[in-house]
Amino acid sequence: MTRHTGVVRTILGLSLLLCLSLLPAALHAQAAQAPAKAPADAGGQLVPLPIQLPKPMFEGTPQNLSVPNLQKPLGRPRDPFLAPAGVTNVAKGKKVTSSDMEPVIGELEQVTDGDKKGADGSFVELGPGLQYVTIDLGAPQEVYAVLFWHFHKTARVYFDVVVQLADDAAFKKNVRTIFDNDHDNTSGLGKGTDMNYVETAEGKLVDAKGAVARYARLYSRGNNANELNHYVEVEVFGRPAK
Ligand SMILES: [Ca+2]
Ligand SMILES: [Ca+2]
Repeated sequence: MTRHTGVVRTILGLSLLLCLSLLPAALHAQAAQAPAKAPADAGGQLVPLPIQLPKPMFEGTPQNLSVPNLQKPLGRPRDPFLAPAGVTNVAKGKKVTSSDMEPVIGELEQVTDGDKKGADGSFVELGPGLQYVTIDLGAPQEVYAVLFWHFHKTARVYFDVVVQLADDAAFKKNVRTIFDNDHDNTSGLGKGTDMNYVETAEGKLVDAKGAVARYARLYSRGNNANELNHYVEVEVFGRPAK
């Protein structure tokens, strides 16, 4: 054995020793990192709602509408809304009833038919004054958000918008109001603190915070252009209640 190979062997031996001594530390570090991910998996991962927006029918949001208590447009797309993975639109194709069972234009089925285009033929027109639509979700659902489009062909503001969830079709049992911009209680459903807003292709998204309900009801009382009430689509994002 030359002196040179001896040195190489010593270096190799030391390197091996170093690797072996570092291995437990590396394994330990990995083990310490692993539990950090576990609670998120155990508690259910939050993901953006699978929202599919229709094509906008006008650019931007007009700022010159003379409507009081009007929310300032965000000027950018809405932030993703997070909900448990697996939450879907449980209102799609579900039965719709209304305070106006014979719409002026269109059919009530259009409220949940999945067509969100804003053009003529894609919205239902209900009579003047206070009107509502009720959606039967078929079974109790854990509701995370209600997303709705009254009209988005032109910029409009619908008045006295109230969104409620309930256990029964008559809205007597366990009624919860999750949105209310009827600030002077014209409709008698309670004074609301939410603001008026301009309808766009993004629709209006209301947080329902996982409330369990079988029925969703949306009220309005005409709009800034006329006394009539319209719906392009209503989506209820949820999952079957346990
Ligand atoms: Ca529709
Ligand atoms: Ca009012």
